[in-house]
Formats: sequence, C-alpha cells, structure tokens
Amino acid sequence: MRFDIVTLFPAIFDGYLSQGLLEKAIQRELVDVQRHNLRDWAPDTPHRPVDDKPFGGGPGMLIQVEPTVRCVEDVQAMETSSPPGSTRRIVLTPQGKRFDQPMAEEFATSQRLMLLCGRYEGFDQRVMDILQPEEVSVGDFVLNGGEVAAMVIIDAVVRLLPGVLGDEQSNIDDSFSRGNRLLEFPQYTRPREFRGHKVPDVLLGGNHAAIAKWRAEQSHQRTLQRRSDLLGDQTDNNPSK
Ligand code: JDQ
Repeated sequence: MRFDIVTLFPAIFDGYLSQGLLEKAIQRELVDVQRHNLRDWAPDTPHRPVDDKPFGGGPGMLIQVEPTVRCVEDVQAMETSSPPGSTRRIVLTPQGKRFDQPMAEEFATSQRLMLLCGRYEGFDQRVMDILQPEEVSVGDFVLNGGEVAAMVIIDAVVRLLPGVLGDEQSNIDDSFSRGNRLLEFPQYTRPREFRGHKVPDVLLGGNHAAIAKWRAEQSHQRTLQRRSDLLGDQTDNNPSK
C-alpha cells in the first residue's frame, strides 16, 4: 500500500517512519510512504508563500488553493501504475467524519491513500470543492496541523495490512476490531506480586473456562463504566458522529 503525505513539515514524520512496525513494513516493501512538501509548489519568489489572510477578516492564515491543487494533481500523476480512481484523498480536519476502526478497515483495502495535512487555520474551502477529498477527524480536539492526525491514520491502517504484524492473529481480538465493541480486559505478566499488588488468582489457576468467563466479565464491566456509548447508551462519552 502506498501513502502520499502532502505537508509543509515533512520532517515531523522522520522519527515515526524510522522506528518499529512501520520501519519494518517499509523495509519489507509492504508499505511505501512518500512525503511531498507543499512549499515546493509555492510561487518561486523569495519567501515561497503558500498562505494568506481569510477574506472577510478573522484571525490566522489559510493555505491557498492554487499550490495545493497543483501539488495534489502532480502527486497523483507520480505513480501511474495505480489508476487515479484507486487513490483515496483524505484531508485531516476537525470538521471531518470521525475516524474509527471500520474506517481504518476500509482504508486498508485501498491501493493508495493521499493524506493532506493543513496548517494555520486549514485550507481554502475551494481545495475541498475542487479535489473533493474525504474529510476526516481523528477526534474532537484541535491539533496544530494535520500531521499528527495523518500519523494516526497511517498507524491504524498499516497494522491491518496482511503480513505487517508478526503474529497474523494479534489484531483479530483487539477492542473495536470487526464485531468487537468491548474494551479489553486487564492483562498481567510476571512477577506474580509487586508492592503488594497481586495478579488475580483465576489467571494463575489454569482453568481456561474460568479465565475466559472472568475476562468477559472484566471487559463488560469496564465498557459499562468507561464507555457505555459502546453498549448503545448514547447519554455518555461524546459519541460525536
Ligand atoms: C489542521 C486549526 C483552527 C484548525 C490546521 C490544519 N481531529 C483533528 N483535530 N485537529 C485537526 C484534526 C486538524 C487537522 C488539520 C488543523 C487541525 N489545524 C489547526 C486551527 C481551526 C481549525
């Protein structure tokens, strides 16, 4: 799968792309991540501007439509092996549809994702009108730009790709994976006791039916206490979708 990231700050991704699971997936050519500096599409004048003040007044600056549309069109044309229709264009914005596990699963079936990361107060509306990207939010809080949100998307999608996780099974039972809308039960490893905090006896007894029952109860209890919206209770936990 190929990711194209359009950003004014490509270096933000350096550490993320060079560590752990993603580094391995890139080395094994399961994933290709290309960054594109929007500044390269700015006018060839000393300051290479890509932003300007909003018409009608108001605080802050907006990213201009012209460099953005030209950039996206050029980036689209960079990999002709994938037809334009097979690329999903995503713009990260607090105004978008809330990102969730089903959306990650759908993105993971795509050959190519283009992620548009804004800065300042975001993009001129005509970027959305012309390119018609999917507008996606990673949560109801305001980031300083789309880059961290893009990393969230890449992180959630990459671990769903065949061959990326060492243990092919290890994401199947995760909270929120298809069909599972419960929080995970608590887990423990050695030692059996630390500062008086003991591992629950049931986990040490080897009774697998009793362990499964305890874990199911813990999952349900936790979900009820922390995220009752997942159980269909819409009165709690900002289910803003
Ligand atoms: C941008 C900003 C004032 C946006 C600029 C580009 N889920 C989510 N939270 N925040 C973002 C996404 C996000 C994404 C892209 C962004 C925030 N900002 C900052 C400032 C109004 C709108």
